[in-house]
Amino acid sequence: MSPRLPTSAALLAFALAGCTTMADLPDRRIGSATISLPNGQPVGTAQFAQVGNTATVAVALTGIAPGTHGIHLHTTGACAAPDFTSAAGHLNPLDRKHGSAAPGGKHEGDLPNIVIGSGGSGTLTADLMGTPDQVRSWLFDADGTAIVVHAAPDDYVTDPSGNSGARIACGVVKPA
Ligand SMILES: [Cu+2]
Ligand SMILES: [Zn+2]
Repeated sequence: MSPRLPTSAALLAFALAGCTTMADLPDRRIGSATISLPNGQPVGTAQFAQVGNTATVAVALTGIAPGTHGIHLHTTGACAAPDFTSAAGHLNPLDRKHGSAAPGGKHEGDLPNIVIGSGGSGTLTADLMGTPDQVRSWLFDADGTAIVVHAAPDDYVTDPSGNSGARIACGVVKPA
């Protein structure tokens, strides 16, 4: 019962779903990550792209426990098993507080929760704050960036982590 990874064609179709005009098509890839469990099993991907003057991320996961999971960009591009604490805290180049529902929020790395269905799969797309050039510089700073999936939902308020529990999967973001 090895989880099936989405094919790149499926990911592309997913990334393009909902596009209604050519202007919505990605101009340029920014980067990507393969997201893996502590045992090294890959469970999905994150694709970063520039769409017009917006940077976006599209995540597809397969083989994750059903339910709602917090997911963030973390400030260090290191995914050391088993607990992934090597990824450190949330990506926060503008020195903000955590959570889209908090006053003064949110961190650059705060993403909407990803919902995993009964089959163990789920997808998420989100826009990132800042210009695509800023996002590139923040993602690919000296220590890099990781994307981390958590066991529990992010409450969008609790600083600095969103109270989303253990880190269950992690991927280092690599330049396109
Ligand atoms: Cu996180
Ligand atoms: Zn945060």
